[in-house]
Amino acid sequence: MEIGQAQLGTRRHAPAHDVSTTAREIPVEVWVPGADNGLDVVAQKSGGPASADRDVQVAFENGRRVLEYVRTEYGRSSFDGKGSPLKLRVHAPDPMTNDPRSNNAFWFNDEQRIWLGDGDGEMFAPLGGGADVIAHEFFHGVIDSEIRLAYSGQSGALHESFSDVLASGIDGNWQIGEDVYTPGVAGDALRDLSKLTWTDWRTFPGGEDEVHAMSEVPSHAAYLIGSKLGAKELRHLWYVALTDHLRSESGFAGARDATISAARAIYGARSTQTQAVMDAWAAVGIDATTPTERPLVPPTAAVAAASTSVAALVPPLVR
Ligand SMILES: [Ca+2]
Ligand SMILES: [Zn+2]
Repeated sequence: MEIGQAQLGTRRHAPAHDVSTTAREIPVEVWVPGADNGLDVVAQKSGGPASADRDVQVAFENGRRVLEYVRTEYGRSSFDGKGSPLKLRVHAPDPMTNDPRSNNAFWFNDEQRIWLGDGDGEMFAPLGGGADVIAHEFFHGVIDSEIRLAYSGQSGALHESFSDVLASGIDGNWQIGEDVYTPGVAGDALRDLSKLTWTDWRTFPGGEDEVHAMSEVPSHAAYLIGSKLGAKELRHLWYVALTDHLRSESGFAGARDATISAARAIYGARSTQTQAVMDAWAAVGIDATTPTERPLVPPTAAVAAASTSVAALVPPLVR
């Protein structure tokens, strides 16, 4: 069944369609590092001329596509729900080494910008070429503006997983990053929500570096639900879970609770859809007996990770 827009985001997004933000297009700005380590400059923006830089053009168009996808799919105005401009930083160097051939992309919450590396040409082509990559980073911004999940352990894995699931509809497949990952290899992807390679999530040490691997667990539960109920229904369910039920300290058990609550609210407690959500979580090892929270990382580490607000697309070699 189709879920009407009116059912989305009932708690925190009462004015789901703010006239001031739907009547005009939300601006996209593409920034690039200035010459000689100078200040960043805007290379292309909405209403202005196209840049001569192909990477800037491509990122700009993908940024527009993400905003339109988010508007039509979720009835949401930009990452903050308030129509703020989408700012992309193309040719972004590795933040630690300053290497311009960075195999990374991330939402930098302090700047409210998405950093997009050029890639080394082997592991990645320029990352702004992936609409689902920009969408993934965009949803980190959505999550930070909604509930600021801590970026470590299970909540960090949920940060990654919800970003992948909510972004996946932009190109209608379960792969993430397939357009820019290993340009010399056909058919592969950075992540694939249909694949679960980790069978025992309890063995994860839970540091920041593991959040992408750990995200397979909730992502695969989502994939199973999408396979049964339809991918669009799954994404809407996840969006309602994120905006109305998930909490900043939620782990996997909390995500199960949040998605079941969303299913009950949308479909009813005794619906086949709600049962499908419970079955999918059970299939990846999360059920009603799963401990609510597990202190996987020291609180100080979690606080430090949250304060940097850098949610990376790939595990950074150096953070
Ligand atoms: Ca994809
Ligand atoms: Zn990410």
